[in-house]
Amino acid sequence: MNLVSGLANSLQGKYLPDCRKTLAAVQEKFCAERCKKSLETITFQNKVALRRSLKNGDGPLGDCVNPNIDFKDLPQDYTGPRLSEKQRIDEQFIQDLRTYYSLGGILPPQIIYRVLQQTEQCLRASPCSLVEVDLDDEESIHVCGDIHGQFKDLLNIFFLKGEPGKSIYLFNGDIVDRGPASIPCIVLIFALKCLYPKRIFINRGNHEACGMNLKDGFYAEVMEAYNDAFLFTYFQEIFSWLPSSTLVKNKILVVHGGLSSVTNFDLDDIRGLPIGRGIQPEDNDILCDILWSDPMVIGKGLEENRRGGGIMFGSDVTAKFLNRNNLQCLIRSHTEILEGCICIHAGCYTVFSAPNKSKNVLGGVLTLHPTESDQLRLEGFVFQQTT
Ligand SMILES: [Mn+2]
Repeated sequence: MNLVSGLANSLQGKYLPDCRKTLAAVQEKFCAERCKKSLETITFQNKVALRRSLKNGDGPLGDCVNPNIDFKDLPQDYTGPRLSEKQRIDEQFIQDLRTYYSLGGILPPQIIYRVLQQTEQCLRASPCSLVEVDLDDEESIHVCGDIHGQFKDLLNIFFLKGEPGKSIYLFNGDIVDRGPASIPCIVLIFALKCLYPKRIFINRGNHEACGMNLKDGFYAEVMEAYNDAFLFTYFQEIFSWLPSSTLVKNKILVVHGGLSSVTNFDLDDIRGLPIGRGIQPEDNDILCDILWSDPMVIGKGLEENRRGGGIMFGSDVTAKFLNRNNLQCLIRSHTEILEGCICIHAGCYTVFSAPNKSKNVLGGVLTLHPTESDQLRLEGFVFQQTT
C-alpha cells in the first residue's frame, strides 16, 4: 500500500500525459515486492506475458488467459457465484453475484476473468464510439452519473428505480475510483451489460482510464484483492472499448464531461473517434475533451479548464452545438453537485449518482421518457447515501 499511496501523492492533481510508462514502472516495483511472496503470481504473469508475445493480430486480450488451467480449483467451501467455461452470464449468476458482493466477497480470479472475457466479447462485437439508443413509446431510460465505487448506492438505485433488465439504464462513466468498492460496481455493471446488451449502456468516464485509476484507488483495489497486474491491464483494455457517448432517440446526447473545443464540433466527430486497443483519453484531443470538459454556470464562449483536461464551455457553445446537430439537450455527469441533478445552463444538465451524506450531496438519476412529439421528457430523481 505504501507504494500506491506514495504514487498517489506524487501524482496528485497532475494530469498524466504518458500514463503507460508510469504504469509499467509502478507495476514492476509493485510486483517485484509482492511477487517474492508468491510463486503462483509469477508463474501466472509469465504465462500471460508469453501468450501475449506469441499472440498475433488484433484478437481479444482475454485470449491470453485460460481460466480453466491458470488457477487452482475453487475451494471446497466456496459458496459464491459460479461461471464455467461455456456458461453465459445468466440471471442466476447476477443474483448470486449481487449477494456475494453485498457480503463483501472477493470473486475468485477464474470467475472475474470469465466475466471480463464475456464483456470484452460483447463490446468488441459492435465497437462504436457513439451508441444510438432508440426507445419504444412505453419505455424510458434511466441515466445514472458517477458511481465511484459506491456499491450500496448502486444497488439502492436498482431498488428505487427498477431492476436492470426490466428497466433500461445508461451509466454515464466514472463507475470506479474513490469509493470503497470499485470492483463490485464495475463487475456487476459489466455482467449486466453481457446479460442485457440492449438494455444496459455504459459510457466511458475520465476515470475509466489508467492515469486516474493509478492515483484514485482502482489500481490499489485490484492489487489488494488479486495481486495481479495483468488483471488491471485487462480492465484498461476493456475500458478502451467503451463508447464515449450515447445518443438517445436522436435527440439527447449523453456524455461524461461535455463538449469539445474543435471548430464546428458535431456528432460525426464523436462517431469518428478511435476505440479499443487500450486507447487512453489523452491519446485523442476530442476524446479527452468530451470526457473531461465542464459547462459554465454563467459565462459564454470557451475557457481553460482548471482540471487540466478538457475545456469550460458556455451556454452559447451548447446552444450552437444543439442547433447544429438538431438536438434537444446535452446530459453530462463528472461534477459533484448537492442536488443530484440540475440544469447548469439552457440545454445542459448534470447528473451525479454518488451521494455523500457528510457533504450533503444527494445522488441523482435522470429518466428520459419519449413523448408524442419528437422531444423527450426529463424526470429528475434524487436519493440519499445508503449507510
Ligand atoms: Mn469524471
